[in-house]
Amino acid sequence: MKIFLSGSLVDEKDAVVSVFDHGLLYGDGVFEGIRAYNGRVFLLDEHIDRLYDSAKAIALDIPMTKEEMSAAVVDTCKANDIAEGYIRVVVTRGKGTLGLNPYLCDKAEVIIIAAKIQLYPQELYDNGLKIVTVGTVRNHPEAINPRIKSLNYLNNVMAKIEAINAGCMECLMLNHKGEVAEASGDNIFAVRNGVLTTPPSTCGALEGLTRNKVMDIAEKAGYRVVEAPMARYDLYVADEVFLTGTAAEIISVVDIDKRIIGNGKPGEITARLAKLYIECTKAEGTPIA
Ligand code: PXG
Repeated sequence: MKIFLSGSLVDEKDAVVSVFDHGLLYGDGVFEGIRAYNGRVFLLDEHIDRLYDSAKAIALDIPMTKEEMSAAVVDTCKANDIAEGYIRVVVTRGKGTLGLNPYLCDKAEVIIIAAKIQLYPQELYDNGLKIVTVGTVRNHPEAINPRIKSLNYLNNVMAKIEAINAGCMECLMLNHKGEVAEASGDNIFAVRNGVLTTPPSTCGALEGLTRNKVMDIAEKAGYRVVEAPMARYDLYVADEVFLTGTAAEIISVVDIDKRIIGNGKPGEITARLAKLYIECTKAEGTPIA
C-alpha cells in the first residue's frame, strides 16, 4: 500500500512518524474519513473544507493549500487502485518536545491512507441497531467544540466502551444539558409524522457531511427537516430513528434504552432516504481516474 506522507507517496513500511509527534503524544491534530464510490471521491470539497476549519479552530497551519490536499487525496486513491474505499486524512501537529507547547513543533504532518472499506454486517441494515444512552457526556463546547474533528477522540472512545459493555454497537450521547447530541461516531435523526428532526451542531454534534446530505435529499424529496434541540423523549416516541455517517451511511435504530422505536423494524422513510443517498454516492464526486 502507498501512503501519502509529508508531501509524497511512500511504501507503507516507510510511512512512519516520530514518537515525538504531538498527534501521538497529545491527540493534537485533526482528521477526516472520506468515501470513494464508483471511481469518485464523494463530498471531497466538503471534507477538505471541514478539515481546514477543524485545523483553524485548533490553530494548526496545514502546510498545503486545499487544492493540493484534494489532489493528494485523489493521487493516493489512484496509487492504490481504489475505486471503492475509505480514505483517512490525518493532520498532526508534528514533531515537538515532551511539553504541550504546540508552537515548538516543527511542521504539521499530513498523512493520507486510502484503503478498502470494512462495512457493517448487512444484518444490521436489515434489522436495525439497538443503542443505549451512555453516561459519558459529550465534550462541553467551550472545552473541545464537538464540531472540531480532532484526533482527540477519547470522549467518543469512552462512550463506545460503554456501548460495547452494554452489548450495543453504538450509543446515544447527551450534551452537558442532557440534550441529545449524537452517537459516538454518527449523527442521529428522528422521524415523526413525516417530519425529520436532528439536533443542531450547537447541541454537541459534529456537523456531519452525511447528515447535511441527508437533510438536503430529504427536503428535495418533500419532507420537512428541522434542526432543533431534542430530548431522549423525542427519540423514544419517534416513528423512526436513524444514524448517519460516512462509514455507516444511513442505518436504522430500532431500540433505544429498551424502548422499541415505531414497530421495531427499520422504517419506510429511512429506507427511502437510504436509497436516495446511495444513488447520490454512485452519481456524484470528484473523479479519481
Ligand atoms: N459524529 C462523529 C463524532 C463522527 O466522528 C460523524 C458524526 C458523522 O460525520 P460524517 O461527516 O462522516 O457524516 C462522525 C464521523 C470511521 C470513523 O472510521 C468515522 C468517524 C469518526 C471516527 C471513525 O468510520 N466519523
